[in-house]
Amino acid sequence: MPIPEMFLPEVVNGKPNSLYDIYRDANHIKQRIVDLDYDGKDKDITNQTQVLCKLSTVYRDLVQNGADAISFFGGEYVDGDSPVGNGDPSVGSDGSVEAGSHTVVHRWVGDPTQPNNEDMGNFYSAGYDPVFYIHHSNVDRMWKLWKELGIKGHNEPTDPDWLNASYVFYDENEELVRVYNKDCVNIRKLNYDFIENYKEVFPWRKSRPARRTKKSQVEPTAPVETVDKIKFLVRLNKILKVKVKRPAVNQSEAKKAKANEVLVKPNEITTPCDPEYAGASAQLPHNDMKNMFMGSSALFGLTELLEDTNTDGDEYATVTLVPRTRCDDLTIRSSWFLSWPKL
Ligand SMILES: [Cu+2]
Repeated sequence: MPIPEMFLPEVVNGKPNSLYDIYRDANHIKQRIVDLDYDGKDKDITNQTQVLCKLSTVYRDLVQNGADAISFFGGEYVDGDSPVGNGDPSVGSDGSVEAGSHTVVHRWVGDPTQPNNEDMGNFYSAGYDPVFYIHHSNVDRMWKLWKELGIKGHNEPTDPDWLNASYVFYDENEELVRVYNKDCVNIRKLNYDFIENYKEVFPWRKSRPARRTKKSQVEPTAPVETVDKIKFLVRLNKILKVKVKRPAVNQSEAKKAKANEVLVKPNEITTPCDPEYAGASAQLPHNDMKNMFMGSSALFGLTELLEDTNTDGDEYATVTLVPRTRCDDLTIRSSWFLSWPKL
């Protein structure tokens, strides 16, 4: 997915290009291939690896981490909730696409030489860049693709509170217009569509990371604490590794014993191409990053991850939290972040 050519030239036919924006990362605009795992540093990998990891990221956002409406759309915000700054578990998480590939593109396009990563890298300024509108059209398209994958659980919310939630925007005449969720669910009602054959298999559909074989795994070198030994709040200024007890799994002893022989790769940072990689969660700052408090939670689908790492049936899962870009003051509030879902 490169940035379309039409957004790049400053001048077209002797006139300023209305799709051009000066506040973009100049290096990335030159490269053009988006890194959906961007963490503030450019990777020294081939374009081919970049594309493979990107396809796995899209697969993860739409399938592995988007198994149901809450995982895909995120927590239910109701009237009075702040979209940022609460960190309250009852508010829930950001959705898989929002916290994953969507936010990464904002940060990858934004200009790191600007004080707040303007334009795309900050909530207040993202809409100044015309790229914002194709980026968000693609997010809408991912919603449509998600619905039409034909996977059980891929149903959009039907809660009347959600359907009747509304937002106020300015139209082209600078008049305020109220828009309801219920009017946006079916994009044909908005008089546009995405032309593609949904029955076809998209390349990312086949990009589930390859299952580990016993040979490709190594044992941990140091003991890892269980989550109950950790004192919260925890400042995540370095890699945090904890063991989380899993609910009892109904498996034969023979299968359990076999599963326990196999351990995930603990000594290296995984990439989206690896089956151990559960996903990433990121947020965009809303204005001046220095004075901003933001909170959220993250949900990751583990069914396929456990299968692909041969760890389904283990008593404990080892969870590794890796702080990435601009995480100088990142705190994990409590162990619910590391809790196993109730089955
Ligand atoms: Cu956005």
